[in-house]
Amino acid sequence: MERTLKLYTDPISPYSGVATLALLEKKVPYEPIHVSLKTHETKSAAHSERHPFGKIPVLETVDEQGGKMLLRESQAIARYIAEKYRAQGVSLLPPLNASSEVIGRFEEAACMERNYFTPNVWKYTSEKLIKEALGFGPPDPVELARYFKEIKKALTVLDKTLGTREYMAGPRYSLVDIYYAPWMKALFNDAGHKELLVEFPNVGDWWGKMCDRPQVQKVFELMGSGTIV
Ligand SMILES: N[C@@H](CCC(=O)N[C@@H](CS)C(=O)NCC(=O)O)C(=O)O
Repeated sequence: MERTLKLYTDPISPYSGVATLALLEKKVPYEPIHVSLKTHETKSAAHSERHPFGKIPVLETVDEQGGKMLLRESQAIARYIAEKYRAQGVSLLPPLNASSEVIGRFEEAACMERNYFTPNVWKYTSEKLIKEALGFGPPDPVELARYFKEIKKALTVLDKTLGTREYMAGPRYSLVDIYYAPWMKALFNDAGHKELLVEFPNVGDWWGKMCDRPQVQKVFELMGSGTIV
């Protein structure tokens, strides 16, 4: 039986935002432990013991016998929380008796985020908001245009999908919406691309519903408006 949850996190990190949002939606108490991205604490010896690639977030669970488990990778953490706490908070997964078709569609939506949307937002926001701050020179307009084109391609597909369903993976809010949320914030708010909400109106409607959720508001408040690392 699990007793304590610790989340090694830096609130400005979108990947940590995914894990945090899952914990908040499932009403799971946890202790946040700050691992600073700015001071490269992710690469310290202590953190390398927690994550072999020196990344956050990491979730640490301790059972009643004192046995520890470290779980790495934002989506693995969010999925663990959604599975373990199925009975509390909002449901984030297909029901246990879901058809193969529903599960297939759910995983398809998750893969779309992981493979076509977020990697391009990550590259775009890194180029636009972080590169210069780290001393690697000004943003390269050619690279920015290349990533932005890919982002718009992904949003075109998403807008079509969201014309047929309320949320990313189906009629209900789910884990997949959580995967998208911090990266959409990075694109619309931090990188200043709110015009995309008009250009892609179904994405705009979805974003409106997301921003109405108190848990989403809380995570965005924690993330602040700083740069993303
Ligand atoms: N695939 C990982 C990516 C985690 C990741 O890249 N985290 C960033 C912060 S958003 C990080 O720890 N960067 C620190 C570094 O690379 O030193 C996940 O989903 O958790």
